[in-house]
Amino acid sequence: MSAERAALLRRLAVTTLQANWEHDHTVPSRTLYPHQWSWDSAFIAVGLAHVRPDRAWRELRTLFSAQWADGRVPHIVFNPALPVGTYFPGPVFWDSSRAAGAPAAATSGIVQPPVHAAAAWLVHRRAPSEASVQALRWLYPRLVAQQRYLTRRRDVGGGGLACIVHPWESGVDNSPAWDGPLAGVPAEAAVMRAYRRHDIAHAAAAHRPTDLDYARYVAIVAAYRAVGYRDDRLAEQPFLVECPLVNAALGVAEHALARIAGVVGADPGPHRDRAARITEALVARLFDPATGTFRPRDLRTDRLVPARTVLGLIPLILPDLPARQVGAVLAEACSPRFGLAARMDRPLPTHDRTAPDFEPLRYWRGPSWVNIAWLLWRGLRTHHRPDLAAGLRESMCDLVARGGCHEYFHPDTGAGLGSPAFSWTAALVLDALA
Ligand code: 2M8
Repeated sequence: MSAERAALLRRLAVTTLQANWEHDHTVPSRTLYPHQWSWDSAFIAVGLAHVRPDRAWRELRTLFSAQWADGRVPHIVFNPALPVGTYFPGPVFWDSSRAAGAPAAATSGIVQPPVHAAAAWLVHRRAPSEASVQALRWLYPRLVAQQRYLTRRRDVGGGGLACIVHPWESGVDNSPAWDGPLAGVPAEAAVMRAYRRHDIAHAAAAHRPTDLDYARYVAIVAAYRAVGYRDDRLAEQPFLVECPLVNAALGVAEHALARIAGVVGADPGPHRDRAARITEALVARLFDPATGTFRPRDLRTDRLVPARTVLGLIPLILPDLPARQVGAVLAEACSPRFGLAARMDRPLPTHDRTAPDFEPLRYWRGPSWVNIAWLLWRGLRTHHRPDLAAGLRESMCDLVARGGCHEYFHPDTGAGLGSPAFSWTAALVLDALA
């Protein structure tokens, strides 16, 4: 990309982040997602570190100020200034204030991939200062509590991995990976007539999850809410899955915490040990030697889900992933399913292009997302594949330079889809350009 094009792109990204800043956090999008989202904030902080490190720390601080007593970091922190009805499901539906250990702020009761420790480390590394050390000191015990929550309360499978109790916890809401585990959740599309979906007022229904998906999302929240979001009887929840993305992020977080511990005067040793155990567990429980792929484990059937989605490539972000699995992930990524190459002819899709249920327009069932490309880009650099990393970076930046800071992109044409001014797209492209 020419220097001039890169400068234009940088300016667009900075303007997008500025426009989405809201007092003490950044909204993912003014229209579709007007509150604070957990993993969005981590990605956003990585981008803000390049232009406004003070805001990067503020972003993380605001999110972790809404952490629950048990250590969970909620996937949404609601902005109390917004009228009821600006997002569904909103604070009334989640009803978090009645749950034990909930914070003063209204939040959801579920989590998202724990990419925050890695983000905090990147922010500090990008802009080290007395303020960043202070910020790390404040965050460190909270990040440790987040890890403790996931590794202790969420290890329903007993194999050393965290499970998710809702597709929203994976961040890739309607991925085909969840079709199997969701099929057993009792719900009818008619349930959604009782609610008004906010998302399809702002985006084409054909690009979003279906009404049946939403009915199931709502049913799962209702089941978890009914037990006050307590985790002592998780096995009774209708959706229980070990996700490769969530668990790879969990392992990377321990690596980042080991580095952060070095800065704040804590012992890095236990973090390194935990990181090694998570990677081992991920390989033991989610890698299928027969197909050479990582796939989510449905704890209700104790089987790996059949769909080969982009989730299977994300374990590459683990620096200690064994060579055999690195090779297998690269083979899958470079296959016609995902088309990774040193010169990519099309953007990275979120689902296997050759699968019959590949949908180029529908949200996480095919379209290309910048956060996923960015994670894989980092993994490729970690595992010394500068050729493939350069190809992916070029494709990612080109997509945004041509289409704008869209939420997601058509995986064939590169056309922008979803929100046109999406924060993590802006933030991560800033990081990729640096
Ligand atoms: C999407 O998820 C929310 C629910 O949490 C939604 O569809 O309303 C996902 O893309 C998720 O990964 C993201 O964090 C969120 C906000 O950008 O939107």
